[in-house]
Amino acid sequence: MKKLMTGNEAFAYGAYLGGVQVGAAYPGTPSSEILDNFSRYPGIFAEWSPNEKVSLDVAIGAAYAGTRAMSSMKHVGLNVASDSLFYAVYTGVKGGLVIICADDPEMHSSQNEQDNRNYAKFAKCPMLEPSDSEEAKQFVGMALDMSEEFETPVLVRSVTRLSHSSTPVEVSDAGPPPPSEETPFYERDAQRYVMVPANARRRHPLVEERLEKLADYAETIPINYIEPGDDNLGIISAGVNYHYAKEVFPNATFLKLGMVYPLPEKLIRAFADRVKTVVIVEELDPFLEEQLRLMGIQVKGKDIFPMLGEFSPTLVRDCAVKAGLIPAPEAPPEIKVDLERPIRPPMLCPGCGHRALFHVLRENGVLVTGDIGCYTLGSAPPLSAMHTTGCMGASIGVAHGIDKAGVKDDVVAVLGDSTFLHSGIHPLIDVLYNQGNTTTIISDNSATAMTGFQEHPGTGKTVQGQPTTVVDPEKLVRGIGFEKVDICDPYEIDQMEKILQDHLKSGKPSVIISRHPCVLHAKEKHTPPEVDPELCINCGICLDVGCSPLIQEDEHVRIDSLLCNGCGLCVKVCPQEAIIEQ
Ligand SMILES: Cc1ncc(C[n+]2csc(CCOP(=O)(O)OP(=O)(O)O)c2C)c(N)n1
Repeated sequence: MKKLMTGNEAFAYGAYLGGVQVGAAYPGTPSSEILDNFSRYPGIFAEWSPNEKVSLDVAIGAAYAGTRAMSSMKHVGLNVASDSLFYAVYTGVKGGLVIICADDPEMHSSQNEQDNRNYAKFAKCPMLEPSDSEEAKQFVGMALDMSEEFETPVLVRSVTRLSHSSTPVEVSDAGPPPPSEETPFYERDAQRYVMVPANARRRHPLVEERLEKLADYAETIPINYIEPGDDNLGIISAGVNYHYAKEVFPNATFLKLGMVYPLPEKLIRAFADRVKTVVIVEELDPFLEEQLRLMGIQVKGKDIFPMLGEFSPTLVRDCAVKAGLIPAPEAPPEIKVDLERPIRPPMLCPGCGHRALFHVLRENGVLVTGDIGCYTLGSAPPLSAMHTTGCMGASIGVAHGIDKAGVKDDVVAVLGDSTFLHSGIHPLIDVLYNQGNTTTIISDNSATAMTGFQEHPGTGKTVQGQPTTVVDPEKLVRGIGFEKVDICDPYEIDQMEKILQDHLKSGKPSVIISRHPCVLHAKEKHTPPEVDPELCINCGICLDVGCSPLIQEDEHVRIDSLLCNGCGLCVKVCPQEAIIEQ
């Protein structure tokens, strides 16, 4: 029976069928639904870890004990987890370990466009790349087998288009193989698992030998194959790009690579000998192209296709026409559609606590080093109250650095509660230890809102919705040694402003927990206020909080009661008292 599944659903299904017993992840678009879906299968353990490195260490521990394990993350998550990836390649694993990382060409929701195939080469770890949901399911199973056969972690790469598109998957009632009767057993073997230099030196040659064996294996694995066609044109492709290329070059001979590292050199040479021209269709970096060039094979690739952004059949076709690989298609009849769509930039939701906080920060003219989450929208006009954002957890260190550089502005670091638990604790320790006086604001909405309300250690629930210990940020920062800690609802604007000024003037390192539940999560809605047209002078001050229900009309401001959540921020900022609570 076939069922439509997204790539992420299929990854989870493949992990379940493949006998994964321990799955760990930190959310991040486009990967989050892998663990969400996996957690719903029976008889497995799944966890949201505080960050990707922890998730990979958990999976490595399980795999050391001979249990099949999975860790999943978005592409930048692998930067966080990379230290663990590198040691795990050296120690190797006993139970199958699959690491699914999802890249985001086009940066639909990411801060950069890195091509994680480079991690396979960098860490000397095999990588598979499925092109649709059926392959997503199958490749996870193959990765687990390969992991056990070669005693190595195996990377499986996804991209947004695969993770979030639905294609048919063969499903059956058969579940995973029954779990082994034996109790998982960690074999004490310090030479293998303790990576002190003397042991690591002994492991490195094994890693190189393993890579050579994997390259031989790549010659035989059925997911690397030639599809015969017109040998005048030979296309090499992998992942979703393969489908775009098939659409554009239906008659060409293809080399479809399911394993993108290490490469099957003999198969590639045989392919190159057979076809007249080799063209590589690959998004982002010339990863395959560079390796083929090193083999001395003449190829076309990035001279035809761009290094930036996401591919599509249209893009591949346009580039191929420009390069003279295919004739220009007959121009389709021009369809005139007057589609003047209004631009709708992302903005904070009506009633969002982050908005009230950024209003206060802007009014107080502070320099804000920011972080990644919904609150990054505090950087957008009209709030324009966040001045740096790099990666998760960067806000505090950057604020501390600006402070130590001698900048005289008041500097405040702002990060969300999930981000704080992900990577905000160490930089806070740094501020204390190195006698900084940075004020850090944890904008706590009790949710990982940006990526879809995944639970985290501060929410009191596990991925499966079970109640668990709540990690309290206040106790945590006091435990580190912060003495100046305050908690305030940002909608109490006057109080928040007083606390902020008190912290800034104190000259001490400090933490403010700005706490207001996420409006979408808490599903809170109050009666919208109304504008008194007699009192409104259309000064536009309320519009400066950047709340979408507030609309400026000719005479006065109007509130769209369908959009308004009744939070009352506009009531508080109106100098004319023209916005009346109902
Ligand atoms: C290393 C890394 N992992 C995951 C993500 C995806 N991501 C971006 S922000 C975020 C957490 C947002 O939660 P929080 O800090 O609580 O802010 P909120 O969105 O709730 O305002 C996540 C998981 C990322 N950008 N980088």
